[in-house]
Amino acid sequence: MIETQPSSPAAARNGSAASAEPDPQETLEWIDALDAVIATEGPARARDLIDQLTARARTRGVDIPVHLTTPYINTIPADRQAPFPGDHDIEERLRHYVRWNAMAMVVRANKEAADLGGHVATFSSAATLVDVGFNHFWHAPSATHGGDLVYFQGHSSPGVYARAFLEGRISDEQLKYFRREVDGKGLASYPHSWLMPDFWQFATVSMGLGPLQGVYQARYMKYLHDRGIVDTSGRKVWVFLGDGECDEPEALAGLALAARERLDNLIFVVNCNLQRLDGPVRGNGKIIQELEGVFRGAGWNVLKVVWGRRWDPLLAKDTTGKLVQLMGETVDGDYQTFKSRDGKYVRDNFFGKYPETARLVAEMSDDDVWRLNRGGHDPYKVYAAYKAAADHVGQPTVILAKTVKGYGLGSAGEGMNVAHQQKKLVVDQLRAFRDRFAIPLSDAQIEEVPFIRPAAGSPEANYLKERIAALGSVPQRRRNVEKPLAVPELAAFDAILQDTGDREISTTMAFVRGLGVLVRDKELGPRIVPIVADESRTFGMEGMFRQIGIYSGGGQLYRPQDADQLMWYREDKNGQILQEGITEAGAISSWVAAATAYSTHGVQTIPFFIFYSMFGFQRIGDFIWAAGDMRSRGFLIGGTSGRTTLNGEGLQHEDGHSHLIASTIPNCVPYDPTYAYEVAVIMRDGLRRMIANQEDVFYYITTLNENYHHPAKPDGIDEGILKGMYLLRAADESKKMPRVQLIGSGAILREVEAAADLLRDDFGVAADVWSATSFTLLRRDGMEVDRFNLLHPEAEPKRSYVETMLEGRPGPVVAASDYIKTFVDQIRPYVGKRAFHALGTDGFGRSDTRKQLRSFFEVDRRYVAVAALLQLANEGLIGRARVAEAIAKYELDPEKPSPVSV
Ligand SMILES: Cc1ncc(C[n+]2csc(CCOP(=O)(O)OP(=O)(O)O)c2C)c(N)n1
Ligand SMILES: [Mg+2]
Repeated sequence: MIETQPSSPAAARNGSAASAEPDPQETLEWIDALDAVIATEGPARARDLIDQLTARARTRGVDIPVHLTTPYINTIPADRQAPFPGDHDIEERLRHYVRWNAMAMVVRANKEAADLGGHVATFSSAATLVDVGFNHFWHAPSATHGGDLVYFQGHSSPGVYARAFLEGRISDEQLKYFRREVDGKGLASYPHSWLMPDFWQFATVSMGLGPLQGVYQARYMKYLHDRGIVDTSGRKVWVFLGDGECDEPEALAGLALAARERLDNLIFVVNCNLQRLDGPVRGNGKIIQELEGVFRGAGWNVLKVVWGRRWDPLLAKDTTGKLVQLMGETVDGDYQTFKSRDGKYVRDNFFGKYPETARLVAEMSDDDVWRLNRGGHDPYKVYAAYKAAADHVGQPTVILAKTVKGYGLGSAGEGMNVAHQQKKLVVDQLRAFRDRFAIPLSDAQIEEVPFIRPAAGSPEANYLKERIAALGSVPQRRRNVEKPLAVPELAAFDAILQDTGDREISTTMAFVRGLGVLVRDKELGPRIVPIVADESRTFGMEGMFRQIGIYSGGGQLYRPQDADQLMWYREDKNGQILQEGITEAGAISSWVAAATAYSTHGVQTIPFFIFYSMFGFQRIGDFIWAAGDMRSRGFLIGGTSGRTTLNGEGLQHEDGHSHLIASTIPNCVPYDPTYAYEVAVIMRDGLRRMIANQEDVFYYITTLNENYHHPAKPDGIDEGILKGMYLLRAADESKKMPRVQLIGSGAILREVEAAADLLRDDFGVAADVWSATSFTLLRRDGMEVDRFNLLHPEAEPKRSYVETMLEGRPGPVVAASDYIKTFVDQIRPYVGKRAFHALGTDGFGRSDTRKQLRSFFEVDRRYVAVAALLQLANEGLIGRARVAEAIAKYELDPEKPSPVSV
């Protein structure tokens, strides 16, 4: 049984708050005995005895609960704190400047009618937590340090800008244009590398993504180190997250991995201001205690920073334990309310609960009671915790820091439920803020809400300089590789460029062979990072287990079951594959770490994450969106794709829309190839763009599990493959026949080719057949052309790539794919005045044979042929009776229910 700590010592002793002490005398004797052991033989012996008693009790059937929580006080007692090495007063003044500027930039962005949004209350609570990191812990990359990595709470961005402003890295002008991103002058609302590539490394504002990415980043740093790619020793990953954010499943999803992998390079700082957007995080409970249990249970080192130093004398005087008891039994809803009131309220409603605690503050004024600070606002306590975390070996550390949301905002939101949304302060509130933080501004100046810096040469300015000299600044600076790696020529992929002869293979197999080529490449090979979420065997990659090994920080401590086989399951400290287990979210986090290593570590690594395409963009689309923001460079491989091509798995597995989600990400380059040589050309060009040219794009390639014959790569089609469309088979023009244009992608292209044969043999219709490797790229091209033509009405109109391809090849268009019709519809506007018929797999998937499914979704060769005939009939080129004839001949059931309705 696992329980969190009962709130009172009495309850702790009894195991329940409700039951009364049955025999106080007996209890006392046991406690006295324990005290005596501690006094005479020391705490170690006491622990040993208790351990033995507990084990004994359990073997005798006593259900002893496991406590994962400790009393509601700081983990590090005052007498064991590392001393604060900074100049407290100067740091405090600098912090006040930062606070003011962070507030001012939001207030100014929302003055007049702009209403641009922004948050004041979050950074107000996080200021000290961030400041101590900047002043004492976070190294910028330099000759002597590889640089620490910091994931900030996204909506605390004003504070990070404000610090950069003091350091001189951001101008007045930029602060003035907070959230004015369009003309490139201003500062991004949140951390977005896409918008501010020289400032932000990690996109964190979609809650939960930062913490999970941080975990996998820390693990990736161990991987880079163990594989000898980068020396990452001494570098830390710091992840800031909100207490409300911890409700996002992703936020806590990586805890077990972090502990299992002993990621002592990872530090989480949870800003426990007890509030989220609407109200309290755990009004009826205590978020710090809850998180303590969760993190400790997962195997983390937990450091609670609950109380500031002004509580130390009170805790020292708390000989009865009543204060700690009261701290433990007070719920967060009340703690929040206290901070929205005043000292008298706290005295009456907190300390006043017991005579013992009331007496502790009897000599203090209400102001002094009010000044009793929370741990997260006390640089001494924060420093001590950070130092302990940074020095901790063998485990990741979480710091649970108690803070006040809207700290210093007073009537403008301090501790109030509405604090999160506050972005407009009136003059009185600005004045109160100024007074509270001793900001050197007069009443007259204040109305302008100016940005302020310490004067050059002042002690504050000098101190800041000194800190920057010690640690460098800008831990979030992105780097770039100096010398790009060499990319192999297309010929290197010869194995998948040739005719497969009698062998039938899938594009997944072709991809795996291509990957094999890369892994063996002298220069690129060691930088290839294959990533799987427990699906290697699904994609035929198990041969790589032995060949390049599965990364394991701890090596392989067991004899694998298949050790005597050729493709045994080899785990190795130098292993190359990241086998993440069943977590697409974890795997994509590793992928992002690898895909941005050029920026965070100054080395290029090339990740290939292969997954069930249905469990990619749909399931972890938000991560992939953030990956685009962060300018990731790598390959996502959507295996077993196509609603009718992955046939046996059924509704939840069969993907008919991942390409549409992929199409929404501007720097995602998506392809739906059919033939092995197309895969080769696309892979090689992806490497050229991302590695050789260092373009900030990433590739999504869907691969299939259907085996068929692949021809050799024809000449002269490479550009077409890459642009999204090329002529696969020209129509027979020797005889005068009605003509159609048939376009297909993925496995359905083969149905389209077969349809061309049916049309010719059964109906005397000639067809040009096009392989559309990317309907999405064709659409993007078309949209750019439309846009140019819109804005340049007097220029020679440009033509889309689709239009230029179809030129001279007459006839209506039928386009078909294994995705919903919207996918092929993307090119509808670009076929000129021709008729266009879209075929696709709209509706829920289901399990059956491919033949049955393609008939059910109406994308097989017969439907392609009938659609072509219909369009010819519409144009008056053949009679309608011919279409009806085809329907009868091919046994299509006109009354069959629509696939979207069944
Ligand atoms: C996935 C996601 N959902 C919702 C939001 C909107 N949002 C921004 S801040 C916030 C509240 C955050 O509370 P907490 O994590 O406790 O941070 P605090 O501001 O209190 O430090 C919400 C709901 C978001 N950014 N991301
Ligand atoms: Mg919060």
